Parts: sequence; C-alpha cells; structure tokens
Amino acid sequence: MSDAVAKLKKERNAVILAHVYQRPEVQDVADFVGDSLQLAQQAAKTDADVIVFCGVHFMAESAAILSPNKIVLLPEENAGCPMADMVTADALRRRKAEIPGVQVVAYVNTSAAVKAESDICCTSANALKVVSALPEDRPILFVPDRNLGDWITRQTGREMHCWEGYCNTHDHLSVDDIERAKAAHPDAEVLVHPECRPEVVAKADFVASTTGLIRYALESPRKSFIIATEEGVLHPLRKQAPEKTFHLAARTLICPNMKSTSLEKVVWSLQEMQPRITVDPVIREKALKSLERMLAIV
Ligand code: CIZ
Ligand code: SF4
Repeated sequence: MSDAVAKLKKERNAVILAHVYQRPEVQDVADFVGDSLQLAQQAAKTDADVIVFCGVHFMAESAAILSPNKIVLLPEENAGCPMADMVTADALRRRKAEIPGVQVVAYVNTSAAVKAESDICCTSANALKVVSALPEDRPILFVPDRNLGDWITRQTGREMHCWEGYCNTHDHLSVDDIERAKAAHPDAEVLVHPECRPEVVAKADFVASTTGLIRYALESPRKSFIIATEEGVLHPLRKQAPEKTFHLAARTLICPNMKSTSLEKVVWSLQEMQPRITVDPVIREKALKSLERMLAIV
C-alpha cells in the first residue's frame, strides 16, 4: 500500500502532510508529520501541485487558504472537528457585537468563516506568544476552546472572554484517570495538553502543545511518561525514544475523526483527486489575514 502511495505521489507531484494524531501507517507515508502550526507552515511553502492533508477539515481549509493555487485533498471528507463546529461565524458576529472594541483570537481549530471573523489565529504551540502580543487596551475574545482559554489566561495573566467550546477527546479525561495512571506508573512524569480540563492540567508535571510535549519527553532525563493527549503522539515518541516508556493517560484519548483517515483512503484520494477542499474567495481573503498575523509572530 505504501508503494502505491509513493508512485501516485510522484505522478501527481503531491506532498502528503499528516497530523501527529493520525494513524501510525498514515504518519509513516507522509512527507511531513507535525502539529497544525507546522503543517500550515509546510502548506504555505510547498512547491508541490497537490497537498494531501491527512488530518481534519479545518486543517485542510487552512492549507487551501494559505496555498490557493494548489489542489488540497482531504482523503476522508467527513473528518471534521467537533470543537471547531462549536462556533459558527453567525454566533461569533453576535458575540462580537456585545463586546465593544473586542479583538478575537481564533484557535486554528475553527472554520475558515470563523477565522474570517477573527483578528488573529493561534495554535496550542504559539497561543501564549500570540495572546501576549495583543494590545492591552482592548478586550479579548478567545474561541472556541474554554480549556485552552483558561490555561492561556493563567499563563499570561491576560483576562479573556472565552467561548464555551471543548474537544470531546481531551475534555473527557478526568482527574481520576490521571490518579489511576499515576498509581500504575509512580515513576512517570505526567505530560498534559492544555485542551484538557483545568483540574486535569493542575495535575501535570508539564503542560504544552503536542510538539512541546514530544520535545520535553525526548529531552527529559526521566524514562517513563504518562501522556495526556491524543494517542497518535505515541508513534513518534516510541520511534524517537525506544528506550523510554510512554503510557496513555486513558484509553479514551483517541479522536475518531483523526483516526478516520486510512492508507486506502489516501491511495483512493490520489487516484481520484478527490475530495477537494476549497474556500470561498471572499472568506479566504479575510481568513488569510488572521493566519498571516499569526505566522508573522511565530
Ligand atoms: O495544534 C495542533 O496540531 C493540535 C490539534 C494540537 C497540538 O497541541 O499540537
Ligand atoms: Fe478536534 Fe479534539 Fe479531534 Fe483535535 S482531537 S480534531 S480538537 S476533536
């Protein structure tokens, strides 16, 4: 199957970008594996004709916004993000009207239409930098992840209005899950993603985005880690540090949307050049500004 991918990729002059939450076999055929920030940066600079985005819909949309002249394929068309769906452009417009002078920070886990209604985007890797760079004389509205919003507020000291969205996969993790994992692996360091609830984040030895967690685990002198983010990160961790052990904090830390892309679908998508992700040009232009403001900061 990976031979078929390699052959088609060459024929189509395609680049395969895979999020670190993807299945191991999908990560292994990708030209680049990373978080949404790194993948957006790759999408912006690639000279391939076709971008095959192994991730979820909003990520492929960001690629289409940043590279409007490329064909962007999302092998599994129904791979959405429930958190991104928790804020619509209409609802955001209404909320903005209630907060005079507001500046909106949109987590990249949002639709292009929501990005178009926002002032700047951020990812979990650069959220603290982005929010710290905002002018202090205007209120901030952060959409859509309330847990990430809470963490940013604590870390930066900046007051923010937060949307009430959340990631089902991360928000489901409980303090009990962490306590159970710690009891089973008392020597392990607890690494937590800020999409988890504040009371779970409070139990962490270290809190960061996926890239931050991976870097920390690789550099730490410790040998054992409890990982509180989506299961996909175990693949690069185990590959890059086979001498260390990584334990998922709970078996529920699996995003069904991220896992819905299979190798078969990647092959089919390259054969058929479907499903294509496009963004309305008017929305694209506005959303691009929000993404570019973020990319100028990081
Ligand atoms: O930004 C991303 O790629 C996501 C979804 C998580 C992270 O922390 O990298
Ligand atoms: Fe969305 Fe959470 Fe899945 Fe990421 S892990 S795609 S935030 S539901």
